[in-house]
Amino acid sequence: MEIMRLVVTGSVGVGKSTFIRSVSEIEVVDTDRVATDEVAQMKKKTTVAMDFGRLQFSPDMALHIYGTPGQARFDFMWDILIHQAHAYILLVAAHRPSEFRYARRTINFINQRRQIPMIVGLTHLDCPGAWGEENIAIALGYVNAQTRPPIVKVNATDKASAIEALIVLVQHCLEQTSTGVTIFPTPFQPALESDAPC
Ligand SMILES: Nc1nc2c(ncn2[C@@H]2O[C@H](COP(=O)(O)OP(=O)(O)O)[C@@H](O)[C@H]2O)c(=O)[nH]1
Ligand SMILES: [Mg+2]
Repeated sequence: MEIMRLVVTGSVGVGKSTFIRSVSEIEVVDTDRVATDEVAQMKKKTTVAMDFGRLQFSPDMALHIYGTPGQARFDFMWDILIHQAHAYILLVAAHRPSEFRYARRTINFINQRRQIPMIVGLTHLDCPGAWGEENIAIALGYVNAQTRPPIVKVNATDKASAIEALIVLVQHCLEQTSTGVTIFPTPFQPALESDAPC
């Protein structure tokens, strides 16, 4: 069995935990706790270490999906996750333009550590004040449509929508690998299961 490890990242409230819960076929191991810090103003619970879910993608490939915590003081967890990941999806809440800069910083943060395939998932497009895809792409610094990563619309609360986004991510990952982008999976899972090719 091959394993592809995927990371779901983005700021607090973009829908990471919800996304993983929507796609996972196992009970999600999440670490949501009552928020006691600045996040408490936004929502009652927050992810303090990471979420983990699993999805059997094909008979010979399983996806292990990890969500990063949104708070800066848990940045070290990102580092751990990114060094083990084959690819990631950055979720961006389309109705919160004030966070686009944070999203951009996230891309740079990861990019400086490893160049792994990534896509952008736009959530909360159904919410009032949501920006359109093109404007968000430009705000994220992707001025040239030819060179930007895939940008998908996703409603994290909707299983079909979240799975669709995962399919784009996996396909993008496989394509990037076959065109020569090198990624460096490191041993992480039990010996019975080997790493995916990408
Ligand atoms: N309307 C709407 N709500 C969403 C969407 N995606 C996630 N949510 C909601 O956003 C809230 C925050 O999601 P959560 O998964 O806790 O965010 P996290 O902090 O990134 O883990 C939850 O109430 C979700 O149900 C979306 O596309 N549209
Ligand atoms: Mg969460």
